[in-house]
Amino acid sequence: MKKVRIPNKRRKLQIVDTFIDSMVTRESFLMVGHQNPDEDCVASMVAFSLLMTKFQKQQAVVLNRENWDNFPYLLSICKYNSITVIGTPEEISEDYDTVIAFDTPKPEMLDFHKYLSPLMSRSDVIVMEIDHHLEADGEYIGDEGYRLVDEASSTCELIGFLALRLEKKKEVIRQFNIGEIFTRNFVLSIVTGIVGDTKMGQFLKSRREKRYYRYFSRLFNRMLIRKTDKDSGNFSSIEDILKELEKLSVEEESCYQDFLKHKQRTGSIAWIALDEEMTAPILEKYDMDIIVTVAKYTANLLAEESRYVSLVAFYDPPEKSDLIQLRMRRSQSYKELDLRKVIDHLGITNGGGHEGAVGFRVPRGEVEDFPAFIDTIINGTVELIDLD
Ligand SMILES: [Mn+2]
Repeated sequence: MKKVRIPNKRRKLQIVDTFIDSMVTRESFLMVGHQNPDEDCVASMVAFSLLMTKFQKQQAVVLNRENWDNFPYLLSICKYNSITVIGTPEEISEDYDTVIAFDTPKPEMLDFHKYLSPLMSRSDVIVMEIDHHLEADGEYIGDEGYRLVDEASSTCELIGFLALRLEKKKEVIRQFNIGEIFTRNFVLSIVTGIVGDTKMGQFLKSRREKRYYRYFSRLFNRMLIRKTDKDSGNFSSIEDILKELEKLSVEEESCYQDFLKHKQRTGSIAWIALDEEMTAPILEKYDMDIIVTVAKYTANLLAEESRYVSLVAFYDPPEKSDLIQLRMRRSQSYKELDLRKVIDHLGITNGGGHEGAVGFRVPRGEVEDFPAFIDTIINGTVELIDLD
């Protein structure tokens, strides 16, 4: 069937709502783009994956290894956000209930489409699609009702539209404890796609396209005015955006190294607990969304390294909140302990997650002695691990 515009705004919102419903209810997502992908294609998969990380579902992005060298910074975003990237057809497993095609005019243009077709044609698998190619020989890839295919500057613009809608769903935001949606990683990805496909906005057609372009480029510009780089302001070429992406990956790596300086090990737990004094220089140097991303990433790596459980803790900046943020993560190879039990056991009510990863927070006023508080958590967890 030939691809056409979505007839009206009401229908478009319905489709977006169906997408958000699927993000809430489905379990495992495989993201796929077209062969020889361009910026918009890869950036749209990365941007959507960043939204998916808020739902703590299983997910992976398919990107032929031959093309990895062309997208180092977008791949670096995947790395720090623990988004799996699949580079060869052999790595595509059957353990997905949802496939999402991005920026691809027709089915046979999908990367590894021959390998994907058994999965995509399974009756228990939903195929969704986000695309802006309405050319004559295009053909829908997604199942009916799951086609966010419309006129737009780029596939990334459509994901920006979806993210704005998601931000308004207070119920969902609460249920999944979703924090900032428009992080620097996310906005950079969206702008990369829009700018990549429209050559810095030169090829924007409708008033709507121009509006979205302005909206996201302003959001982007506002984000450039930040701690590490007070004098940056505007971007005027794709190179500027790539420079930003590069800076971001450098900052993430450096923030990660700063965390690692405080690594400790007690029995089966690898942990990093930054007291107020240790947190201060990190808060000085990095933006909050980098710190949050890196804290998660570090917790994941430490969990695998310990082969049991990790803990990462730091203080929120006083101007943001009076909380201490903690995150625990279980290694993939250790399934016995449900981490939700650990926070129950500690009597913590402000927190949650799933059995393999929990986040929780405690008001700083309730913690008189931080090292003793961390000891209690560590020793309690070690005991629970030893019991199993
Ligand atoms: Mn495109």
